[in-house]
Amino acid sequence: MSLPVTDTEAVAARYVDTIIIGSGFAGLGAAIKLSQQGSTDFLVLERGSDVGGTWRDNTYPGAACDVPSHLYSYSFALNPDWTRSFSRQPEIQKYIESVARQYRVYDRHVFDCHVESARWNTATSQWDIVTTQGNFTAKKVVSAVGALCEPNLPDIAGITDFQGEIFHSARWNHDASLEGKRVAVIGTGASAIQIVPAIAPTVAHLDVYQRTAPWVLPRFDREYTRIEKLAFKHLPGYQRLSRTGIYAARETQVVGLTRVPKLMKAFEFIARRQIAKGIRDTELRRKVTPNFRIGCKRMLISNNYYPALDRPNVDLVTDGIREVRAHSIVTADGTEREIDALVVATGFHVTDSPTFQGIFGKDGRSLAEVFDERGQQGYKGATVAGFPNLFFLVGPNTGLGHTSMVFMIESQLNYVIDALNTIDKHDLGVVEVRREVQDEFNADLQTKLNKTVWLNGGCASWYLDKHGNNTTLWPDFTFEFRRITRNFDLEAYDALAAGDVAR
Ligand code: N01
Repeated sequence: MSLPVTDTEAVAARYVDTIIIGSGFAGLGAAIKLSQQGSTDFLVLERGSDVGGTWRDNTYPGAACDVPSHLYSYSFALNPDWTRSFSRQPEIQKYIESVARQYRVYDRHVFDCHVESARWNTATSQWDIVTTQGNFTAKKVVSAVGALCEPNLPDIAGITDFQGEIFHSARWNHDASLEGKRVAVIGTGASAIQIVPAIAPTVAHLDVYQRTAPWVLPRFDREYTRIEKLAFKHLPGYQRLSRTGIYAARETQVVGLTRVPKLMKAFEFIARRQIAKGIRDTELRRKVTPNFRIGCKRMLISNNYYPALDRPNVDLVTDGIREVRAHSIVTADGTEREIDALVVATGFHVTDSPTFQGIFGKDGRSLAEVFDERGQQGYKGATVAGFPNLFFLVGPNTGLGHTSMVFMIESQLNYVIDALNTIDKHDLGVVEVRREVQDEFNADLQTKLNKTVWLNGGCASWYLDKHGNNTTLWPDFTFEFRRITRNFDLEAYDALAAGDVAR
């Protein structure tokens, strides 16, 4: 089926069998899988102007992946052309675009299409979707919006009155030059520790506002040699072998993270040596030494973060921020530091994503209301009771702290694509995960999570929801997740035949 997706009028109020929302690694992967099996009745609605999701949006200086390149690619579209062991953002974005071209799914996309709401219509047993590019109805919806897509702007007194340049790390303003300026960065997470070394040499002065010191491990990043590149390209199996090696090495961390947190002490030892090596000043060393068990928050990797903090034009500020004024930041001890620009590297709305507010299930309640009451609970990260024919990629408890999300996404793709096919094969109108199955699945997850460093490591993190539960991470080996998502288990669902569904 050829859809005139460039014609806004024509796509309005259109019925499509399957709507995919979002075109990062997950949504794009779903589009490719559907396309490969010959499905034609689907569309991807993407709020941005290109594929790539978080890799399209995070263009801040220094943006790069903290997972090795060869593991950070689809298994069905290996990239022998990676230039370094840890790819930088432009190269990853280029890869994602090239895969979309190679699998010819660009014309399945409606770009600049913001989904305002998706509402289950009990009268028609379909999803009614309102977007900035008109309305759609769909039998099945795949939500692939990702967990790290909605910037979290800190609620700091006076911040809206700031008169200089201000932007979030995921919305970098490339028109605003920071060269020679007095700049502040709020936050010391994965984004900030890449931004700080990238901008420190060119700004006049940099204040880094740290609320919690992160653990930072060495980053084994280097350019691939010519020989290695030739081997990746021409030696059969070499790239897959290297991928498997990286995968296996990373997977061993699961034991420390989820079963015996004490084992993570070895990583703490390495991280402390990084501090000693990168920072000369004793007081600064003390300030950057974390007070929680490594792995409790995401482990960061960098070789140049500590040396950047040690520069004469950089100050690490650990007093809490009291307020932001028109041209300065005032800390709790009353010190006022003048700045020209403010970068807020304060992370994302994960367990309270605004995207949950626009999805309404069969009892009329939004996903936000349901998650608010019970926590972000789902079944195998793919479905949520009360939301029929809605499938998630990167749903509840599918995140990782140690290895490649692309591996998890491909497991979820197995399950969700099989679900869509099962609906068609059995001519079903509605499938909805049974509440008791979901409850049992979550009880088991939380039992496993109770033993993990994420709950026992002595930190607060974005992994935990407001109930104190970890509803973002998978608490086991990723091959175990792959096993349970190999096939769609229809027996876990209430299903209605298409003929029994009102239209
Ligand atoms: O965000 P974060 P991020 N006042 O939430 C601080 C992925 N990622 O964008 O620790 C003052 O981790 C907050 O302090 P605290 C990766 O999964 C991957 O850096 O809460 N400070 C913290 O220091 C990562 O985990 C790559 O006390 C405030 C920081 O802001 C995720 O994205 C690269 C504050 C937020 O850190 C998010 O990383 C980059 C406030 N009001 C990101 N509010 C790869 O390489 C927050 N903070 C693949």
